[in-house]
Amino acid sequence: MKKNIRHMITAVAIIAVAVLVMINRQSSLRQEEMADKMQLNFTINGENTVYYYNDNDENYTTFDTQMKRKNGDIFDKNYSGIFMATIIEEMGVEITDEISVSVVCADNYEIQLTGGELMADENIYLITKENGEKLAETDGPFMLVINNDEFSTRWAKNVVRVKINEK
Ligand SMILES: Nc1nc2c(c(=O)[nH]1)N[C@H]1C(S)=C(S)[C@@H](COP(=O)(O)O)O[C@H]1N2
Ligand SMILES: [Mo]
Repeated sequence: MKKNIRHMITAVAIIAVAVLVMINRQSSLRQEEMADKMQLNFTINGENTVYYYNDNDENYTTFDTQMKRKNGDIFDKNYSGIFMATIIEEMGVEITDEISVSVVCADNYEIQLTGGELMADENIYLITKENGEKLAETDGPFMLVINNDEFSTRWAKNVVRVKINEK
């Protein structure tokens, strides 16, 4: 009888530990998920908001492209990111010919995008990975890629803010 009770206590203790381990694991997975969601600042019609960029988003996609320098150098690239128009629409902005969009980098480099460019198929992406790896510190965490640009001068590295005016 005493032996049975001891066995029961042991069983209960094992189950309790297993449950605690599972709860702990769930909570650290959630924390990792949050840390993976990188923040990008937006200013929409003068109001500051934050976009939570998520590499696990269903719109996150991988594509091949070419980076072209004015001196004739061409580099084959493999990038992963989200179509920029999709991000802007997720921020509640309708993309029209009227909107003005400017993309600001950590070094204050700034480029403009038109509504037409943003809507062009497979043109403009905000990427976070090259060859499946996190971008180099000079390029990321976020880099803007404009596939239709003749040269890659507007490929904005280390994007920190997107400013939109709907007019
Ligand atoms: N943040 C940031 N992005 C930038 C620039 C810059 O000065 N700052 N220069 C642009 C220009 S003019 C070119 S040619 C390419 C330079 O790419 P490279 O450094 O690989 O040559 O990045 C573009 N993106
Ligand atoms: Mo350049």
